[in-house]
Amino acid sequence: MLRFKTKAGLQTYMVFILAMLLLANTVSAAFKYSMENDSIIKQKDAPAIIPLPQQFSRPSLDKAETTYFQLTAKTPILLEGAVKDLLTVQQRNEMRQYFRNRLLTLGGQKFELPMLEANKMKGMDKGKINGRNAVAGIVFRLAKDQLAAKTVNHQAKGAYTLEVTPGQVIISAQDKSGFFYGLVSLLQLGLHEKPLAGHKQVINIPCWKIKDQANYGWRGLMLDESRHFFGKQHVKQLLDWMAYYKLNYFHWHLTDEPGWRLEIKAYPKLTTIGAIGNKTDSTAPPKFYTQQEIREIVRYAEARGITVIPEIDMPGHGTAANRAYPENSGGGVGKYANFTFNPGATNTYRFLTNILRETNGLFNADFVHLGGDEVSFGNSGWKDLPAVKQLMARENLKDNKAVEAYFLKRMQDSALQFNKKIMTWDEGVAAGLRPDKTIICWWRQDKTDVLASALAGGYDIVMCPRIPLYFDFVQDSTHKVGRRWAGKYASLRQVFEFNPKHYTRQVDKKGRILGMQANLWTETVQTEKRLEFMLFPRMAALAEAAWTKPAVKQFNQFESTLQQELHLYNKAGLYYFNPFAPASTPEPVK
Ligand code: TNX
Repeated sequence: MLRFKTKAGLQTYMVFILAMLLLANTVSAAFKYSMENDSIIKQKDAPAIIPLPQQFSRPSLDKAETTYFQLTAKTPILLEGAVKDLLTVQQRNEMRQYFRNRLLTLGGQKFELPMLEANKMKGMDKGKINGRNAVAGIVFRLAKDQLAAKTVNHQAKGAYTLEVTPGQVIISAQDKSGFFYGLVSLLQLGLHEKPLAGHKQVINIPCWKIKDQANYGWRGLMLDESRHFFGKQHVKQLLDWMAYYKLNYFHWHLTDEPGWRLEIKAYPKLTTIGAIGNKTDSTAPPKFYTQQEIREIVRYAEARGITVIPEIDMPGHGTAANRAYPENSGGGVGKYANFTFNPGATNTYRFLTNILRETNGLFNADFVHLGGDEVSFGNSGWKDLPAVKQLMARENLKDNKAVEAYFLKRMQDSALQFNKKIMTWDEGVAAGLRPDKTIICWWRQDKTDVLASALAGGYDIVMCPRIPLYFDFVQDSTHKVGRRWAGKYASLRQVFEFNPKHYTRQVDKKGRILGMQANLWTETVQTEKRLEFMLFPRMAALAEAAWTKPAVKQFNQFESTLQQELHLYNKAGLYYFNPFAPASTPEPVK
């Protein structure tokens, strides 16, 4: 037992013990903090929004205030003066409808959300904002200053600020997509919050101050509906999710070997014959989109800030069209029989130009995708076709590559007649197409020389290298059905971390990378279930890669928002891959 001669001695001892305890506590807390900080930005330190906004902070709040804005069934969206000149009535309604439908599907909440012009808001509920009374609503305000940093390729579109305070929400933007994206961010903040027990009619939206704009202007997704057809409802559902992740280009691969999926009035056999069958069943009943349906889908996409780009693949991957109109076939061998169009026949150009004319009338994008990929799979017979022989002699074309280039240039001229620029796969780089009228999709990740020559040639480029942006590749080491490349596949994390600069640091001096796109080829995707499994949650990771600057995003933070996202996938009835518990979501084989 310790004995102290004086009271002061005892006191000194006690102070010493206390100090030691405090020190130990601090050290352990500091250790714990550094452990956490190394690996995790805690959820409360970043807004639960995918893709993560570029800048965010907590607004400085009066201590007495709560840290939420309460969205109720009656919360109005208020349009300030200049906004009502910027947004047409139709555009306003489309935004509001999207917001409401998502709240209903994902939050189970049926909210009215009236949209009012700000001068008609007398008599509404008031909340406190900066000490003043203000209407408790979502205010749309025209941004006075240039919101977005000026950048090379239309990145500036869609910039917004979002300020959520207990009394009011303010979304400032300068264009339609900025208001839409502000609303989408608000939606996610609300949906990712745990619902208040017993408060069905209230959604708590945490307070944040956000300033945001896309890092890349092209944030795309491609769906192949030739190999397997999924139909209008599914495409609409996909567009809903694309908008939710601020993706803005839907590239629609509508023609290929197994089936032609686009009604062309001038050539009815393209669908009565060409639409029969799919990759796994060559006798399956015809499946295709009528022109009416195409228009409906293009409108649906437009209302969600998404541009639809159709792809009519040529001069390879033309098998389905050649089944319907064999007179245009340029042959092919073995399993690639009738894979190509005949590049020597005038009729081929007439046929394909007429198809482009009708296609042009259905889509409102500035571009049409002409494919141009993998022609060598089926062009070995070209040299034996009399028409091709004549063409080669007449135009002084020395080999199949030169014939292919001639073909693509001539079809580019056709597209230009309708005021459309073209996109092609990266094989188009070798064809000498007009750089000011062509966008190249770089897909062969093993051919970095092709990317370099595309950049040197002055082409704008959409990055979609197979690894990691081909979503027909498997996403987990245990998955068996999808593709791999030399054992490599496309994991969630790789998609998230994809950064075009890794490929282009040396060569992209002019900012010609428009952005990126994931491509879902469907040879191995027969069912909606597998389609969803291949897309979710990689689509969320794609959004982060395309929207958020690499210096801002953090995989751990993304994962933590994704945990909440999976609940929403459940509510939407999606079959997704759960990266946190792979065994709980087995890979569908079909
Ligand atoms: C290559 S990507 C193709 C497609 C296939 C895909 C499968 C491209 C331009 N051509 O026809 O579906 O690989 O991953």
